[in-house]
Amino acid sequence: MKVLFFYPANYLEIGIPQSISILSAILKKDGHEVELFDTTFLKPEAYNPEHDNKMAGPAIYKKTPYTLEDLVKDDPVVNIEKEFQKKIENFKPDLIAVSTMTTNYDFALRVIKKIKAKCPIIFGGVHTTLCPEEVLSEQTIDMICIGEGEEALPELCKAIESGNDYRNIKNLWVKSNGKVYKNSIRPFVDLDTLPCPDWSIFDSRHLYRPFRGEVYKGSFYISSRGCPCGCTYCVNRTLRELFKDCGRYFRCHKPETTVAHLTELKKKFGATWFKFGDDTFLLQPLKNLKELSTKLKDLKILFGCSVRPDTITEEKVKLMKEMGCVAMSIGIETGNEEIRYKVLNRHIPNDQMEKSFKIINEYDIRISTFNLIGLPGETRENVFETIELNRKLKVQSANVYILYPFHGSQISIQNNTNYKRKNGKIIPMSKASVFHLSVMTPREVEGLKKTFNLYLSLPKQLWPIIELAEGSGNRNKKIYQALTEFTSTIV
Ligand code: B12
Ligand code: SF4
Repeated sequence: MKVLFFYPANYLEIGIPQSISILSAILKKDGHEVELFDTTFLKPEAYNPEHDNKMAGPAIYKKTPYTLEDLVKDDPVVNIEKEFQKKIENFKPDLIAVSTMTTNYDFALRVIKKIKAKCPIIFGGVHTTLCPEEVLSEQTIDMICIGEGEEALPELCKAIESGNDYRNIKNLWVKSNGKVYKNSIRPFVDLDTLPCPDWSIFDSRHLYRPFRGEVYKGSFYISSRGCPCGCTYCVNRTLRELFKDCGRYFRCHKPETTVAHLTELKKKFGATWFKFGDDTFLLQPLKNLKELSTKLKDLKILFGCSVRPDTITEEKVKLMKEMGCVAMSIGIETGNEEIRYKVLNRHIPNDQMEKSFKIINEYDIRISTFNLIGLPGETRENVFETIELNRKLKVQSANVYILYPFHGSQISIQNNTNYKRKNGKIIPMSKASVFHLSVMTPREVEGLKKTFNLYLSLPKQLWPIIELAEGSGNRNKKIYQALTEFTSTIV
């Protein structure tokens, strides 16, 4: 049968998601025809690059003469719903399968509501898993997948194709004749039985990886699932609880599975740059890393990954360097230890961060940090503690986010936040300051987010001028622009 995946990505947010690419590989193995409608490179009518904050992206991509805009410079502006409708009419799918996070769920829903399709529509992904009732309450959505789809989706396709009843498939909730069939959740899939992700259904521009002035080919690869830690702003704790009867929550591929997949992706797509999307890569046992290191050396790839500072040891970093690691993203989150421990439940002292950064720097691995502002109870002084810690650690690339209390996260429960507006729309990431959890005003939080990297890279004598750039008036904007241009000449 024919399955049409819908990937409602933000414009130019490149990277191939492991979810759709694995599900596609599985369905093709079963003999189904698979196509994709992906919005990443569709220039939307309402797009205004000046208002686009996602282009700030991970800072390690900044210093290249190329921009993501170059990838679409000759493309026309399109109406996304009309494009989707054309795709449906040409392909004539038997099932439309949609994958979303919370951040792109409203966009997906808006598009899905406007198209006309004769086949059923299924939603899956982390947002559906966290908010199943809400998602299935949408009239246009016929069924949802809670948790992993690797076994549920092929079972569903097999049943639809052979005209069998599909209301009792585990992990699925299905609407039928005014009733909702809520099936139980099956045990976790064995990660080592999964096929190599199918990148072939994605636009090859997803493989564009600017890094340190060069352009490599590659994308995301994920070699483990889950995380045993309990940071209050992360949805992992809720997911762990939800899947407590499904097996061990944190699981890794065997090294040979990862190596076989990366080898295949290099051979088929010329990929030599990977971003491991694992929640925290160095949680893998040392034995795994040793094996990976031996096997990956010969493959000659470069990669980046996310790590927790308390998983860093010299032995591990040495192995990482040997296997091709060139960049690590590390969550500092806040410079204030008390907030880090009590509000974020991250028990990692500053001196441990310093030791970890020193080791990584010694191996010449590029570091970018993740920082959160707008935390419950946080003051302006606390934000400056975060800036100071980044400065002390000699960080060149800091990614800064205003805390967004995702539904299901501890921080959302403790602060009784609602991720939806009164009109039912999800509050976008770019408006996270409206949650107003810190003691600063939303405007001050936004100003500090905007200027965080200026405070980080410019001499302290200039800080009073940077403060003027925090505001949103015309004069403030001009100062901001001048400082940003100045920074790019000295950093
Ligand atoms: C890699 C990654 C990214 C990458 C790529 C995302 C992508 N498109 O693949 C990038 C860097 C772009 C990214 C960005 C962000 N991310 Co992110 N990311 C991840 C990460 C680490 C892995 C995702 C993944 O591929 N997992 C592996 C796949 C196989 O699992 P999966 O996606 O859940 O899919 C399975 C099932 O859900 C199901 N399924 C999924 N879709 C469908 C569809 C159908 C039809 C069916 C049947 C089944 C099904 O089957 C799949 C296979 O079992 C997750 C954490 C995690 N472990 O999931 C966070 C995570 C998804 N990200 C998160 C967040 C918060 C963000 C950001 C907001 C971060 C930020 N501050 O900017 C941005 C938002 C970007 C945006 N679009 O707006 C949160 C999402 C919270 C939420 N409620 O949505 C997560 C869960 C991290 C966390 N622990 O809190 N992210
Ligand atoms: S270490 Fe990272 S992935 Fe794990 S719970 Fe904390 S924020 Fe989530």
